[in-house]
Amino acid sequence: MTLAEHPWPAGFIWGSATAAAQIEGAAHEEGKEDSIWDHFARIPGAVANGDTPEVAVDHYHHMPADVALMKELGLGSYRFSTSWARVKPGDRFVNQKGLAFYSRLVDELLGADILPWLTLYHWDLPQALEERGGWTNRDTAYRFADYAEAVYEALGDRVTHWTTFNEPLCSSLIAYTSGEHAPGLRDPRAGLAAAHHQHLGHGLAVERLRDLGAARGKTGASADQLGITLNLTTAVPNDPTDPVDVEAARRIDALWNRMYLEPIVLGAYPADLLQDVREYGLAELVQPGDLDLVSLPIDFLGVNHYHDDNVSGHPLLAASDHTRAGDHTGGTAAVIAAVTAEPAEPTSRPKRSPFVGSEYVTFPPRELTHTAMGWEVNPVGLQQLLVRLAAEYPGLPPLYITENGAAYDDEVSADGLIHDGERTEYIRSHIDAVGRAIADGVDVRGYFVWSLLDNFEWAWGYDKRFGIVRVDYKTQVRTVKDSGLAYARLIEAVRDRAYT
Ligand code: PNW
Repeated sequence: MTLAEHPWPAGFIWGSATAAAQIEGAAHEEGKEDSIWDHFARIPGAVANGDTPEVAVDHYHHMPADVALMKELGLGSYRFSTSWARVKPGDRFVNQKGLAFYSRLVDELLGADILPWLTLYHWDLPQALEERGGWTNRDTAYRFADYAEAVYEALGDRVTHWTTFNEPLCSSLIAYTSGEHAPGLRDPRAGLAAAHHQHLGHGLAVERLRDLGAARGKTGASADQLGITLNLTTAVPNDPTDPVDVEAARRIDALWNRMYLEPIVLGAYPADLLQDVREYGLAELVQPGDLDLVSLPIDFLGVNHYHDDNVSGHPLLAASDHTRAGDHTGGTAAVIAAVTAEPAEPTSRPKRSPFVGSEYVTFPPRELTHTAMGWEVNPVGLQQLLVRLAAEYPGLPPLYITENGAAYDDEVSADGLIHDGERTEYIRSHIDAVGRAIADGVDVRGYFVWSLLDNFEWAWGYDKRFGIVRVDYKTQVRTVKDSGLAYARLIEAVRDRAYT
C-alpha cells in the first residue's frame, strides 16, 4: 500500500517541527538573556566540539524565508517553540521585542496558510531561574504559568494550538539526574523533583490559558487546543519469557513513560513507580491538589517517537555490546553509553544513571539498523506503541505525532543535492506505521517530521543532522534534501485524496 492509500482522516495535519534554542540563534539580541542551554554550552566538555546555540541556523534573521520554504514544501502546520529567556529574560519583565518576533512569525505563518503549533517549553529555562534552583524549585512552576500568560497575551488572538512542555523526561531526568542536558546536574532527587514541578507547571499553565481563553470568548467550538508532548517508547523485554527481563522492562516503562503519562491522563503516579523510586522523595513532593491540576482535561497528547528500548535485567557480556562509537548523549542509547563509557570529551563530573532506582538495567542491541544517533530503526514499534496507548488508556485525548525523524551523516553530492535515501525511508516507513495504527482504530490526527532544518542537536552540537532541509552552517544557505522533496510529494498526494 502506498502512503497516500492509508485511511488518513480528513483534516489530518502534515507538519514539521523545530525548537527555539535549536534554530533561532540571536542568543543575546533584542533583550534575550542566557537560557540554561546558553550557559551549559560554555562548560568545557558539555557540548560536542564546544558548539553553542549562539548563532544556530540564525532563524531569527531568516524567518520570512524559512516560512516561504515551509510553504514550498506544502506544510499544513509548523510546530515551533517560544524561548522563555527571550520573552521574560531574567523573569523580571516581559520583553516586548522578543514577543514581537513571535508575533511576526505567527503572522507570516497565517499568511502562508500554515497552522502555528506553539510549544511553550522546549528545554530553555532562563538561567536566572536556574540560579534559584530551576525545576528543583517548586516556585518555577508558578513562574512558568506567568510566562505562559505573557505569550498568550501577545499571541492568543491568533494561536489556537498550545503545547505546554516538550518531552519533560529530557528536561528532568536527563537534565537534573544524568546531566547530559542543561543544567547538567547529577542527582536522582533533583531529576524527580524537576519531573514533578514540570507536571505542576503544565497543570498551572493549562488552568491559566483556559481562563484567559474564556475571557476572550474562546469557548466551545472556538476554544483553544491545549496539550503536552511526551517522548514515549516501548520497553521491550529482551527475552519475553525471562521474568528478570520482563521486570526490567516494567521498571523502564514506569520511569520513562508512565511517570510522565499517568499523572496527566489518570491523575496519579503509578504505584509501582512510587515503590521503585521510594528512596528518592517523589511522593513527598506531591502537595494536596497538585494532581488535580496536572490532570486537568487536555485536548491532545503529542507523542514524540524515535525508537524502542530493548531491555534486560541481566548484565551485558561486554560494554562494547551496547556502546556505539561517539555516543555520549541525546537519547536512551546514548545515555546508556554515557553511563557506561568514557564520554567523547571527558569531564570531571561523576557519571550518574538516569534510571533512578533501576540502575542495573541494560539495553542489549538487536539485529536492526541504526541511525547516526545509534538509535534502532524499527517502524513497527511506533504502530505497536500507538495501539497500546489506545488500548490501555481509553480516556486518552486525540494523539498527534509531534516528532519523528532521523539523523544521518548526509553528504552533498556533486550535483549540489542531498540524496538522503536512508532518512527518506525512515520517514516513509514511520508514516506507514502511523497509517497502520489509524487503520487499527487509533485516533491519530497529525504527523510532524523532526526536523524542518538541520540544527543545534543539544549536547551533540552541530554534529547530528535531522533536517529535511540542509543548512550550510557557514553560509546559512538552505537546500531541500531528497527526504524533504519526498515529504512534499506525499503531502500533495494525500491532500488531494483527503480533501477532494
Ligand atoms: C527530541 N530518546 O529529543 C527533542 O524534542 C528534539 O529537540 C531533538 O532534537 C530530537 O528529539 C532529536 O534528538 C530526544 O531517548 C531525546 O530517544 C531523547 C530521545 C529522543 C528524542
